[in-house]
Amino acid sequence: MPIHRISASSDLEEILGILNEEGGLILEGLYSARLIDSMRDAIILASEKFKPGEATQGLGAPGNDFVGENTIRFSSIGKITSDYFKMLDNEVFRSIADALLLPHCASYWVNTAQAMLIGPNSEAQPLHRDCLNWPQVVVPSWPDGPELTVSSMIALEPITEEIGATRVIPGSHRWPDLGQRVHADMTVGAEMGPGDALVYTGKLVHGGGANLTSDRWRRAMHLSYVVGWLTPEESSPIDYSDEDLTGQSEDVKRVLGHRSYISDSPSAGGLWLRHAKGI
Ligand SMILES: O=C(O)CCC(=O)C(=O)O
Ligand SMILES: [Fe+2]
Repeated sequence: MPIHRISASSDLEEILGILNEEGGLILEGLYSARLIDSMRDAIILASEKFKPGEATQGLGAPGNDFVGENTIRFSSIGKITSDYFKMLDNEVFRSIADALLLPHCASYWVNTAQAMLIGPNSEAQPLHRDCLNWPQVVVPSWPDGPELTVSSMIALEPITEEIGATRVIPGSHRWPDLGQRVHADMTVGAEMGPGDALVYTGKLVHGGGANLTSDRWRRAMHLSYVVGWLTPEESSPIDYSDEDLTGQSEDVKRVLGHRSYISDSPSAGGLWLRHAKGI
């Protein structure tokens, strides 16, 4: 089954219907050419400071196997370009995150935003589900448990299967058996143009594709949100100071952890208090 692709300006109900049935879809033109051009330039420039294979997702050698020997990855993207904050304001992706996550939390935040650059002659990443970052919630409640995270893989340049388009198994978000065997033959590649994004639930099986070329990089970035009662992969509240976020919307400040978790229960106290500063 090929992956569905529709315009990012399609009706939200249509987008959510496909996401619900298949677990992921490509939204064409989710981000403007201007924003993508500027993000791509900033990411390429910053990537010169990172060695391929250096990113281990904080896991040491096992993380290296997951990420790949010739892959460059880095997060804290707002430190290299303030255009990152505009990305967080994307109405369509935020509406999707609202629809998927808000039934299970009172507010959500950035899980991670990462440059994911797959170098020449790279093997495919192991297939996985992003929600298994939080197995204590997922394992006992599969497949009916709450949506914890929603992700997007954003093309910064044209992405073909040959250079490592993300592979997905449509429908795998609903498999009754969490341990069902996965194999590369079951996957389809998410080919995209710059500014398109593969949007998928954390329950969908997927993984970075093999880069079969000897001289080209697959340049994409990942942006995901996670329910506000779980710890994200990336430490946004530490990365960005109050000064860094001056002038940003309340909403951007919230998804970067500069606001308390909104409690929707009258009996709950404020969570993550932050009162006296600078005394
Ligand atoms: O690089 C890709 O296409 C996918 C990466 C990914 O799924 C991950 O690291 O969780
Ligand atoms: Fe993933």
